[in-house]
Amino acid sequence: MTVRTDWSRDEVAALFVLPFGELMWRAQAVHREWHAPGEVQLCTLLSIKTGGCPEDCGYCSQSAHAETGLKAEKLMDVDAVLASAAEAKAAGSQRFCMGAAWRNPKDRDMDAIVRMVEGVRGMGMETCMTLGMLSGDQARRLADAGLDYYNHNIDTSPENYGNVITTRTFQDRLDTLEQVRAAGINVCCGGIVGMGETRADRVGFVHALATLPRHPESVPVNALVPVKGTVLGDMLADTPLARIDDIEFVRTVAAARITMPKSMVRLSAGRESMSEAVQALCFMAGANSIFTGDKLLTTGNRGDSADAALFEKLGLAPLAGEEPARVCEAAE
Ligand code: SAM
Ligand code: DTB
Ligand code: SF4
Repeated sequence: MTVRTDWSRDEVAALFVLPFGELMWRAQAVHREWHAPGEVQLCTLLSIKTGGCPEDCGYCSQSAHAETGLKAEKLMDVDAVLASAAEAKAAGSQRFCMGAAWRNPKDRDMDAIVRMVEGVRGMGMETCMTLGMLSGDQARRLADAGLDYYNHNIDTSPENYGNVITTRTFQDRLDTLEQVRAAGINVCCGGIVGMGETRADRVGFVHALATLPRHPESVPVNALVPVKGTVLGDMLADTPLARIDDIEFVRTVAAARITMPKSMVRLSAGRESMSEAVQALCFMAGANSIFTGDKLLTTGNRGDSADAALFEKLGLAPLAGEEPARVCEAAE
């Protein structure tokens, strides 16, 4: 089977309406062709610069436009970041993802950022950063420091983007993704399901990712974590029926797996309030990466002991060795 970047919207929409058993069967077939079944990548997040963000993303606890009571903090010290990475490594994590609540990094922050990347890499972990928009120069500096992945989400369909965020455009996102690619850094790009979007938006979201010139190496699929004081968190509190249907969430994961066969599909935010059965369905639908630990950036996560118990129950194991996506690439 080949990797296609010419999916039509109709083709993606047709996946979403397959009988559920058929969709899961197809997702499993693709998954087993490209990845070791039962192996899940473990990633850990750290917020290296929390709160006070000028952007107005309607889901985000860290936006200065939201009233979440979150205290804005300065960029963390390099040593404190490295201590946290060492803890994550000791807990078995394979990738350390550092996130900053910035529209874009300032050039004066770049020296510290570079030392963080070099330090975490020196420990033998994969590095990922998510710092907002990047200039070409900044992307090249990160690449020179040895950054493995840059996370920059498109979040939703192009049509729905303006309903969620008004301080930047969908095209701004694509521009940064291009700079990241041009610098030779692997791309981590996905979005959020459950923001009150329509099925057509979920189709458009998967379609936009699957028709990028090259598929992101990692595709995080987040379920909205409703945070009080954010536009979308409050919307969900007022209209609980707007919460994403579990099966529809699994269908989105399966559509991502089928259309982007080589990518690591990460079952990202939202697992804390997801039943084990739904998570199991997501793994069957082709998700093969999670965030570990008891904290994401500002909100809670399931924690390592709950995840260890789930892995035991499902017969899952941490990803061994190099990521299959890269192994396949080398074998091409
Ligand atoms: N400021 C940077 C940016 O937006 O590019 C990086 C950090 S931002 C918090 C990273 C991603 O986390 C967002 O693009 C969004 O997809 C996800 N995210 C943020 N808040 C979330 C929430 N409440 N629920 C689910 N996902 C969320
Ligand atoms: C992604 O897609 N999900 C992660 C990571 N990329 C940076 C962030 C999830 C954040 C969830 C809300 C919070 O903890 O603030
Ligand atoms: Fe800022 Fe990123 Fe949150 Fe948007 S998602 S408000 S850019 S931290």
